[in-house]
Amino acid sequence: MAKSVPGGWNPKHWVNLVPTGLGEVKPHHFREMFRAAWENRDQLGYAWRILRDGCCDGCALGTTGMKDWTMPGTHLCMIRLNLLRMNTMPALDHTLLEDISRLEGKSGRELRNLGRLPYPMVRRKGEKGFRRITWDEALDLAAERIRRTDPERIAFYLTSRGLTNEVYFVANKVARFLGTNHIDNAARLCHAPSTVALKKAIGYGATTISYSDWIGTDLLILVGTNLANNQPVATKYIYYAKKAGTRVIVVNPYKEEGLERYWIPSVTESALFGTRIMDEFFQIGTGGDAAFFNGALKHLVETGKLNDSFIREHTAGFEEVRRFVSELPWEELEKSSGTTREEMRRFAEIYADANSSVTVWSMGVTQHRNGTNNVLSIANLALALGRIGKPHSGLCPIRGHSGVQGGAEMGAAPDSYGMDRPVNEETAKAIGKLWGFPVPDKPGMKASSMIQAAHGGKLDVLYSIGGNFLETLPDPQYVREAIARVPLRIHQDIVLNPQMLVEPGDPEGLVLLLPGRTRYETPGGVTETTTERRVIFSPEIPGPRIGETRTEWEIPMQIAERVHPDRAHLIHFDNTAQIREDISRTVPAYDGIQRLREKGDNFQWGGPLLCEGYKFNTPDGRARFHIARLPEESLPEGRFILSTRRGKQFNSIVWGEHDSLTGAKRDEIFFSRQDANRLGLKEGDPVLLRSESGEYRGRVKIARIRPGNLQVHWPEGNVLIPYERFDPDSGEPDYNAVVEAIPLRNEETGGETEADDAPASATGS
Ligand SMILES: Nc1nc2c(c(=O)[nH]1)N[C@H]1C(S)=C(S)[C@@H](COP(=O)(O)OP(=O)(O)OC[C@H]3O[C@@H](n4cnc5c(=O)[nH]c(N)nc54)[C@H](O)[C@@H]3O)O[C@H]1N2
Ligand SMILES: Nc1nc2c(c(=O)[nH]1)N[C@H]1C(S)=C(S)[C@@H](COP(=O)(O)OP(=O)(O)OC[C@H]3O[C@@H](n4cnc5c(=O)[nH]c(N)nc54)[C@H](O)[C@@H]3O)O[C@H]1N2
Ligand code: SF4
Ligand SMILES: [Mo]
Repeated sequence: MAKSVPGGWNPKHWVNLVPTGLGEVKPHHFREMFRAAWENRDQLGYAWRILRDGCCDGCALGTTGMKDWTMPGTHLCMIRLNLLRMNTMPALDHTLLEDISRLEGKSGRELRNLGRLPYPMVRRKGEKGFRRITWDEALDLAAERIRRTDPERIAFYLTSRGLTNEVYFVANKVARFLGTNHIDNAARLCHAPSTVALKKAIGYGATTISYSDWIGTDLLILVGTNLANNQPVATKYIYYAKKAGTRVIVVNPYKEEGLERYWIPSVTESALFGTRIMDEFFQIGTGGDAAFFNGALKHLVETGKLNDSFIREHTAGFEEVRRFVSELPWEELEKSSGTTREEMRRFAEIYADANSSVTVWSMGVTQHRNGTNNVLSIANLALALGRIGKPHSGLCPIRGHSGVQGGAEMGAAPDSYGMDRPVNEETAKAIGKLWGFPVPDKPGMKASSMIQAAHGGKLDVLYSIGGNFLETLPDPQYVREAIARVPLRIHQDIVLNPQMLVEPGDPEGLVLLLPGRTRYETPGGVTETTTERRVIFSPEIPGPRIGETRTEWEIPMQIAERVHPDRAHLIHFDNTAQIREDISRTVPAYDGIQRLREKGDNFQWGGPLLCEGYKFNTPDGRARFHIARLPEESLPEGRFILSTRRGKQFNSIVWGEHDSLTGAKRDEIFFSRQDANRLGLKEGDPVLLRSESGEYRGRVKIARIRPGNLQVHWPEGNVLIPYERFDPDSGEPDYNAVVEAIPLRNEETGGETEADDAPASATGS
């Protein structure tokens, strides 16, 4: 529940006494809004209806129209406006696909801007492009191939971009109907470690609080997240939280400009004078989280500042963790965290002195080989102080895609048929009975393993509902080889993207493009689940429909019906209301979804506060401490640890060259001043980065990043990240790399580069 917020303006939180932050680098909201309106000028009415009545299809904060359940006033941001065109643009000219050579070399952005996919199309090995076919032909082609394929060699992947609970659920059921558990969604590349660690610690793989708990908490701790760019309206929640007295702590290797100061367009005071967000900053090294939070716990143990009664009454396993942190030498913690023991102690003191705290984290924490341990270390610290299960206190792994929270909860996952329905023999029997057909009972492959299987020639069918592995997974060259080896690739999508153009290598190779409809084009409406576990109804929005597109849930269902016509009735749904009925039967926590039918209808599974009254979802009702190990690898002398970051993009959907928050262009490499000086580099100088998997050429940006660490934008930087390095517990790829930085001579001089084999652009191994 949000605390009441004092009215009036408070210059203490202003960025600048000069209105509109003149002279500051700041986002140009109003200019960008105008540009979005201009882009959608041919469909302004439809665009407006989507904004007014639909749930936002951007990040996972969630809205109904332009309202939310946290604050009064308008809820809208530039991400939503930038994505709007994907919903309103007309069809592409499908004859353009007849000769792929005309499209090769086009960026993802150029391909997307060609327009929506209107018709089913096919391309066989050796053909120079795609040919339009009828739906009957397309569905038969897919079904006939799938029927003669061993289900162990079939895999499904679902983006979370725009997808809804209904699509995840039907895809889940279809995969199992066809006999495979190889199904996964974008959460694998995202918050998988959070889900795994939180299930171990508290029995739920989800945020425990509501966003309104941010307002009125003593402490908001932001770890490895850049809310200002990635969940922009969260800065509005923080504005109100700060007014109510909240202190904001940031733990990050990079001092994010957007977390230091931000201009919230819908809050007059902030739009004019800006808002200072962070109160305290802890600059750790990349991959340093487990050490940092273990260090903080060590300090609490050493000083006796623990919540002993909470630990005694509501948790298990503390003794082992206490021993573990007590025995961890400070030197090791300092080396691994990239900061000093004084900083870890200072953080622990601030944390312990508060009465309530909310920890928010994102990709900086999860995208590591040690991702699950990182999250466990965050959970341990919160448990040691009893900060889960009471108002204004809890854990918030803030999600990325609208509706991604529902992906695994709806069973689009290799190890579950739905929330609390883990894949095993016993559940398989129960689900088989409920659904009326047998389901496989051994966990399937995770997304990251599917590509390895494809590379090894062990996958015959890859059915991708959206997504773009060529740009979202490490090492694009490896991924290209892998997907080329899959004899049948089905890309169910709304637009073109580069992975669709990869020619099949197999002599029987076939690529099918199946055109889907957006959530707003889905009759009967759909639902999504937000980070605060809110299941929201998004109605169908009247407007133009594209070519022969079909809704995203019915396409896999229709293929499955043709694979097994004798059993087709067992997988059939007439409409989305029927799907919601089935969800409520399969996933007990989603009971209530069957009653959502109008704009605004919603409920939060688990209620506003999960684990309320310290009741944890474990067999004995207690939360569990787990040892959170430190990463094993260390950085060789003279090398850097590189991570990837977001700019003006929505994941692989890039829309801007210049990030107005950081001031960086897409090819700029974030260097600390100290490292740049050591290498004799200055702002704008060209540099070659080299890792074990590839090379990348960019320019120096002097940035407030911890020395020894570098950052580049992805997908451009993915060439530097080797494949086959995953968090063993969750399958999350490690999106970091050890790199060497080689100064190049300025291209303008036309001189030779100092590195003898420097490429003109990024290259993979
Ligand atoms: N505009 C926009 N919005 C988006 C997206 C988008 O692409 N564009 N993507 C959506 C999706 S799917 C997601 S998952 C979210 C992602 O949202 P974020 O996780 O905020 O995304 P990133 O930009 O990757 O930011 C990662 C942050 O972690 C920090 N960091 C890097 N390494 C470490 C580390 O080892 N430890 C710590 N503590 N910090 C570290 C970086 O400096 C950076 O601040 O955003 C969602 N919203
Ligand atoms: N280097 C690096 N890589 C990363 C990350 C990182 O931080 N660094 N972040 C990771 C994270 S957090 C995530 S979530 C993943 C994102 O992984 P995904 O969700 O798989 O990827 P997106 O880039 O969001 O997928 C966009 C593609 O999906 C298709 N698409 C868009 N909308 C729809 C729709 O409504 N229906 C259908 N069927 N298709 C649609 C379009 O072709 C579009 O190009 O990437 C991961 N990859
Ligand atoms: S903050 Fe997220 S949910 Fe809100 S409008 Fe922006 S993209 Fe949509
Ligand atoms: Mo994500």
